[in-house]
Amino acid sequence: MLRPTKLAAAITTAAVALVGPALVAGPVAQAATPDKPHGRTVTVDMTNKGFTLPREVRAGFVTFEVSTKDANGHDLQGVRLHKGVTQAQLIADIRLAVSPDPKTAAKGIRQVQRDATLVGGAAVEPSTVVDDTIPLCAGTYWFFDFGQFFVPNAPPPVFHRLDVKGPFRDWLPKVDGEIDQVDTKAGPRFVSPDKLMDGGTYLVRNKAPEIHELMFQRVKPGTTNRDLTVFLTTGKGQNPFAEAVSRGLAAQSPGRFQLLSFHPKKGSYALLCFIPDDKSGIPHAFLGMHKVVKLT
Ligand SMILES: [Cu+2]
Repeated sequence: MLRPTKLAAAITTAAVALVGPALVAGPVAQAATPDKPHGRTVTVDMTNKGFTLPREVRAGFVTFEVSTKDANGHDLQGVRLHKGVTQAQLIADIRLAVSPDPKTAAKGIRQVQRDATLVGGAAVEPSTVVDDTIPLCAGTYWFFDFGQFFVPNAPPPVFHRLDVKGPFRDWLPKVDGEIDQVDTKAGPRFVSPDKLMDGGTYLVRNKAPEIHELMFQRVKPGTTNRDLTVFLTTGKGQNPFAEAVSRGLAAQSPGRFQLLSFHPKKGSYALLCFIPDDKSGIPHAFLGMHKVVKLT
């Protein structure tokens, strides 16, 4: 199964003709084996055929160790449906949110925010396992491969149920730094250290009133934030990206947080968010939600 990169999809949404994503319909994604029980660490191997999850975990900081062997990557996304909302409704919302038409995308992302709480997850490609630790209180959660939405004419992804049980008795793990998703007068932004430690644990907080994600895509050495702004908003200048794939943390609703730990290749990366703006429908990266950091 091929899927366009999020960047390619977002560029289409932004109506900036930088790349022509090759769209190929994929096979039906199905879970290969039944889901099995587990503790508070969950290993998830994402494949083109799907993935498995335990049926339940104890409440607290649940670590998802997510990996894939598929070059095009996968996006594990966790949600909690709001009262009375069906899976079909959320799927319809997301289909609007990933529309290349900005007005439709804006409507879709507003409906997603209304209908579900996005608790995050991990975007993966083969170069590194992504450890994503999510605070989960008791309740019913659903996890699916968000990448499936970018495959034209593909059926909706399989939703895996995860029941979280018991009281939340846990301590925030030690962290090496913080990455915040914030709103400013100029638009949505990342606030983070300029240097991040490879293998460090980072607290990623959504302090903004909109849904955000956190992708890491390697950029060519010497690339500045200004270079990214020019390329993303005008399509002019050299392509600053040194790779076509990205990895990081999936979308989280306002007020949520996750902990990220991973081991990608060291070097310069752009932090990126391609969630559409809830008013204009333009993906946040094109509104300035990008930041160059060094992973050392
Ligand atoms: Cu965003």
